Amino acid sequence: MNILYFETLGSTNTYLKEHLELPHETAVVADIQTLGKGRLGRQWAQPPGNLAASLLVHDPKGDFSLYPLLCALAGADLVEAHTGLQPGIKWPNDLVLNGRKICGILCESSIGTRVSVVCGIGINLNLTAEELGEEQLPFATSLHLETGRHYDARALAAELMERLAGYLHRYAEEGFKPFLLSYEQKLVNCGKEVQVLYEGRTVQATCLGIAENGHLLCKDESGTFEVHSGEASVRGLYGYI
Ligand code: BT5
Repeated sequence: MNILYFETLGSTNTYLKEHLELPHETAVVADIQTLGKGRLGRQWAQPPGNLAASLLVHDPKGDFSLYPLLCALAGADLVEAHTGLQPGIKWPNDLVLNGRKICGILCESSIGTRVSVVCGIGINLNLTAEELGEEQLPFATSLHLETGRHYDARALAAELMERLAGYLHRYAEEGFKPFLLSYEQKLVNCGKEVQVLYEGRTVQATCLGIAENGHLLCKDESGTFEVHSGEASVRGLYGYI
């Protein structure tokens, strides 16, 4: 794997989207992002000492709408390997520790002469309580805050990119099935009341789990249904009452 390191970038995702000529499985890591992106035009705060990394995938095999789920698993497994803590996954792709967000994921595709996907992952490593306050992120935490330790962002980013590439290879060969159990065990939505976007409407439902195709299985008074994109707000998490 080819990894490019930068001290400062606008966004590791944007860099790769502007350099789609780079080879398959090029990773980009930035110590600081000045224009870190969240989903749906939201922002991602990336002060120094945190992890921001993106992986470029050309000609993805299988349904790449499941890539965010694989990024979430790679992130959760990395955190567990280094801290012993087990982050939960808020479907489809937030990682949470003690009910606070520790990691965000943004996968973007580009469809031109060929299909390319940029998988971006941000993990709060060394963020302090003061920095969280300054960034106005009351629902966030960092590995430093949870463990009191300091983390080497570049080393962890490289390991994360290797881990993600490995998961994507396995997914290309075997589909999502080998990941299903591990994903569902981490799913904080399970059994909870959630608010989801379904057929253009926001509905309240109970989350039953995850289907083999990565969709969220939900149930309301009209029966069970699958949600395949969007977000699931979990009651009691991040201030959803
Ligand atoms: C995300 O969006 O969580 C996706 C974040 C992806 C960041 C990575 S870093 C590497 C790559 N390069 C990029 O430019 N992006 C990717 P979303 O689910 O829309 O959540 C965004 C919301 O999370 C914001 O509106 C804030 O409320 C919150 N947020 C922002 N920065 C945060 C942080 N550092 N920690 C926790 N929450 C944060």
